[in-house]
Amino acid sequence: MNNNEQLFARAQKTIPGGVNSPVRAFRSVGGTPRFFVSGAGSRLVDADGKEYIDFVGSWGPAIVGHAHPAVIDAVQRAAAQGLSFGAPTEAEVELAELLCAMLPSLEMVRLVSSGTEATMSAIRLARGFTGRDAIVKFEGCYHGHADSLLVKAGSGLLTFGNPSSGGVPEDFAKHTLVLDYNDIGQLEDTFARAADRIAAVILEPVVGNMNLIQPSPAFIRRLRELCSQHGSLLIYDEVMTGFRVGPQGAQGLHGITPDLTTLGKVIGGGMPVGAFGGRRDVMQHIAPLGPVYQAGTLSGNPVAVAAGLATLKIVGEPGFHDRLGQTAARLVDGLEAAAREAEIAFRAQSVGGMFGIYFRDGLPASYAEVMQSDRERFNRFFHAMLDRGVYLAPSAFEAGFVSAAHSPADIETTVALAREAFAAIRQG
Ligand code: HOZ
Repeated sequence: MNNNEQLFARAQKTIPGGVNSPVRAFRSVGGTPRFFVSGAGSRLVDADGKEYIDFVGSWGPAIVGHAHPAVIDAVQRAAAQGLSFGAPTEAEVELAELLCAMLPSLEMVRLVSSGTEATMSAIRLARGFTGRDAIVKFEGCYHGHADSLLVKAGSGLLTFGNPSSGGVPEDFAKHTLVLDYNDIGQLEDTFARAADRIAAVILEPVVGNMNLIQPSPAFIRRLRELCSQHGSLLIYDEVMTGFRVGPQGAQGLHGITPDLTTLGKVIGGGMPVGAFGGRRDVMQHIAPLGPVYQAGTLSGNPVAVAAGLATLKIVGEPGFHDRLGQTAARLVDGLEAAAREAEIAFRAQSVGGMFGIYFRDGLPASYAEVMQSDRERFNRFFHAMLDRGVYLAPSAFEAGFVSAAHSPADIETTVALAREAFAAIRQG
């Protein structure tokens, strides 16, 4: 079998950059991407046979840990019944019912195959419902790779310093108004100027694609008020935060009811599932009930749905999110203490099962503040941790994730290794 380096060299001959999603290429941190062979619980094993404590969790889906026996069993049973029918199944009805029961703002929901499809479809629906063209997004928020959303976006675009993608016609981009996260004044000015053009405001209600940023309570309250007042739809992009930051996602944490919600990651438990849903009167505009078209051969795929159902059943158990939140809190407290000992400017925070780490003084609240972190130090820390067997996101602009499989011993080990890593980067 090939090792990491051999696989990377081989991959680059046939796959652009050697990867199927840009951040995986390690270009901003340097070095060779790890090619993983297996995962179990909190651990991953790469093609060199090295084991890591994993804090990427497939970028969020692995909330119950890798290869959880109940999820694997559900997938195997579903697969044995047939991989795809392109026709309705009982399991997808069950998943839709479960999602609507778990998230009170969902009156109806449509299943798709990715978070990108969910946000792209929600935007089209908002435009079709309101008859307006403009959408508002916030700098550094990433909502998948549909054209009108790739404007000043986070995640891979931010990681590579090119926040607006090539290939997006200006005619499309001009309908996307980009504002600063947490800036209430700018939001009010924009509504005062352009309310009758705004179909929807879409946001990551806890941002995880420009590292982790929390909204101020006043910001999201005002956002809800302005959308209601002017008939613009409020879209909570909970692809990352859904069932991750709490049992009812960020909307439950904030006590805000969005008009539409987009979901992905956790709801597929590691298989490709996305969803968008919300107000019944809005969702009734989707084909075949209404004029807004949306479709997919693999939508509601029975194997993917089985993984999602099995995962959500575990996630819905009493105390699940309390335990997950405690794990993440222990991790960030330990990392902050270790950095203090090394006298390194560093902060960390968590919301439920996601966390952010920042090489700067003070927690950032906007794109501009995130950009003030020391990226070079992050890169050295990333490699110092990787060498010691801890897999963090290979970018200073991605949130981290813990799972229910991370034990107190995993966290203690990680913090002890971070102590060594901070000392190493201080000297280096
Ligand atoms: N943009 C994703 C994280 N925010 C990364 C997806 C991937 O590389 O799998």
